[in-house]
Amino acid sequence: MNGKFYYNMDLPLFKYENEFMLTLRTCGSLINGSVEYDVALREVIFAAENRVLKIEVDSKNLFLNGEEISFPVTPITHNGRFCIPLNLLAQAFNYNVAVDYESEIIYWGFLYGDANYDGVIDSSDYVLLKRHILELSNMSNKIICDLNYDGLINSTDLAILKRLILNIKTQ
Ligand SMILES: [Ca+2]
Ligand SMILES: [Ca+2]
Repeated sequence: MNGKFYYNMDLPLFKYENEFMLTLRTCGSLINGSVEYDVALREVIFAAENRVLKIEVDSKNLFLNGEEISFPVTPITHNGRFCIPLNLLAQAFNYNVAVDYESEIIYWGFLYGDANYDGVIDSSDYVLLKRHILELSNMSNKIICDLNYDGLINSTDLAILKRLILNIKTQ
């Protein structure tokens, strides 16, 4: 899986009920697929990688490949644009996503532990993370090295990364 780094502060990207919301155009570029709005049926249809997410605009019912799904935050209309939660898109299309709130960077489609963001987890990631923890250098994309999802980057994450690398090598 190739990671994709996503960042654009000029976007109509905003927070609603603790969810980052995306415009439809942004959604299309993230999933690398198509977004269609069926005016007559009042439906938005996202399609990529054999997955189809359908949103009924008026009822906000959600369907993934024809099966109804639920998500805690419903899509909304904001400044005349239909917007959907970032995490709904990630969940529906099976991408890892993390948001660095301080720098307003969205990390999309990455591998957890891939510190140098090259799509592979190996010893160079370990070295980078270790140097970061020892405060010898500072990683810009440290959020993707939070391997136990506790909001901290420390030796626990380094230990998990080490196990990941060893497991990958013995496969
Ligand atoms: Ca890497
Ligand atoms: Ca952690």
